[in-house]
Amino acid sequence: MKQIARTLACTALLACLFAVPLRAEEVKAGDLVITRSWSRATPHGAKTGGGYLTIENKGSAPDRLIGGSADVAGKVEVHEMAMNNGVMMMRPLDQGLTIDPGKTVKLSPVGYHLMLLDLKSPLKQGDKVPVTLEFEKAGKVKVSLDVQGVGAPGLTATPSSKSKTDTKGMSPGMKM
Ligand SMILES: [Cu+2]
Repeated sequence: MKQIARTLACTALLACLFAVPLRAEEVKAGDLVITRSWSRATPHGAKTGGGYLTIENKGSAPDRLIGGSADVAGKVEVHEMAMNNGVMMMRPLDQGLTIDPGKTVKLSPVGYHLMLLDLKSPLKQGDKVPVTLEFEKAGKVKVSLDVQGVGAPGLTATPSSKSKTDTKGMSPGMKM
């Protein structure tokens, strides 16, 4: 009897481990492969949110991410974060973001990112937010952003910076 209980416990544990796989959801569009599309829950009342994903160009010609759209947002822009006189600022990439052949470009909270402007409703943890990306060559590509918790770590974000990053810390460089 004990043996059975132990087996069951093991099975349950395994089931749990496999229930939360690192989902390698891929979206392919021509030569582009898009993975790890995610976002962060937005604080109450926030009008902007981020969109993060990894784009790999398996082709032999460059492509460019020039913009996007989402039902949840009035506008979607491609932004970059950059240090300017010691202050982290962000600005829209007017020319879009080039993905060179053979290269992988990561959009993250600390670098290039999608900016969802004029949010119509908050992004909630667990939501899947459909976003349509627009590439110069690959055209329109639908992805869905997996919304993580408000404090979901960025690549180098420190715990104390998380509340500032979302709206206030990001806004000096932009007019909204
Ligand atoms: Cu931005």
